Amino acid sequence: MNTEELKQTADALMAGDKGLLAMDESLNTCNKRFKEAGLPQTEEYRRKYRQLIVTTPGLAESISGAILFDETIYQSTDDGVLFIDVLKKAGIIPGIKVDEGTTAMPGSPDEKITNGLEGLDIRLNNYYGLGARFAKWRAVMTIGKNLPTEANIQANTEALAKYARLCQEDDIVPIVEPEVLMDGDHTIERCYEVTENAIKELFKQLEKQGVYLPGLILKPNMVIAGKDNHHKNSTDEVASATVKCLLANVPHEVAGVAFLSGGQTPQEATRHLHEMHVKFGKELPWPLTFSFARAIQQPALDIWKGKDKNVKAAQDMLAFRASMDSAARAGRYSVDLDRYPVL
Ligand code: 5MM
Repeated sequence: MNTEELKQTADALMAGDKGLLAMDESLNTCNKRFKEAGLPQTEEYRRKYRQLIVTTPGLAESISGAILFDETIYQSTDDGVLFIDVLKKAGIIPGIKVDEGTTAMPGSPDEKITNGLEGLDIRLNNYYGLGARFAKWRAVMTIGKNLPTEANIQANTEALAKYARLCQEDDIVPIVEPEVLMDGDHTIERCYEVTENAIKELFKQLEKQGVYLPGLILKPNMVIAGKDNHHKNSTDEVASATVKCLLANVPHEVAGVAFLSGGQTPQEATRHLHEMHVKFGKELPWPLTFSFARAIQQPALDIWKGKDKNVKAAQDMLAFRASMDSAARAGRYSVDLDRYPVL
């Protein structure tokens, strides 16, 4: 474990007013998004779409690192340049999703556990050789009647910690993503309670595994009510609950915190991040930024429609959304700024 290299990579990922772009949708998730957008669910369309993303002009002004999926890391542009090289040339650090998805938890089938620890050391070694310098593993926790169970939180956080340790052995910065899902009608208070439990347990497990915190990034959900809860909390309530939960449970040594968007609209996710900086900017002991997938990509995907003639407009939108998130991280976002020119 080269702690100096780990810290350097993690600091570079968290530098400036930038954030991370999650473009690591697995086959199922990417195909699901394509199906919703009426696009063919083929390897070639996934390649074309990821090409659109990595070749977006100006993306590196707002994005420090991009998380790829296994299929994507081997893919190239029409001109035969590997996506990973396109990113590196633009000054964006390539990362890789290394979990192998979720399955129902034995004994508690309404909950999920994440797979992928078997053979992970070999895969990490290979990804480092290909140029990946950070990785991501996502665990999902469901809020419901008597859920999540302690056993589920335990199993998920233990796997996250084992993964993080293996990454660091290979000088790869681990992003640990304990996602408390927005599915359901739970309150913001319930989300706070579950998120706090999950993060607390996660840092216990990370300590047990001897994980080097300055070479680690946390990717949490924001503390927010479930999608089906009719009461909409204010921007201030979400920002305050989220920062309170993180300040109470995330050690100061971690390299940074980068949020998932979790199904919030792009504007909501951006607004919440902005508010956290405006209200708590001076109190934050770690960089606080974004690692969004849908909140950056969805509007661009909607514009693309699988057509070459729409690539430029889609790229402009992608760069625009990323720039809004970067502005939020700097605490200089506003509704007025977030007016995309109608084409
Ligand atoms: C929660 O999902 C992560 C962040 O995305 P959002 O900002 O859209 O919430 C995302 O990185 C996710 O882990 C990847 O898309 C991979 O997901 P799957 O479901 O394919 O493992």
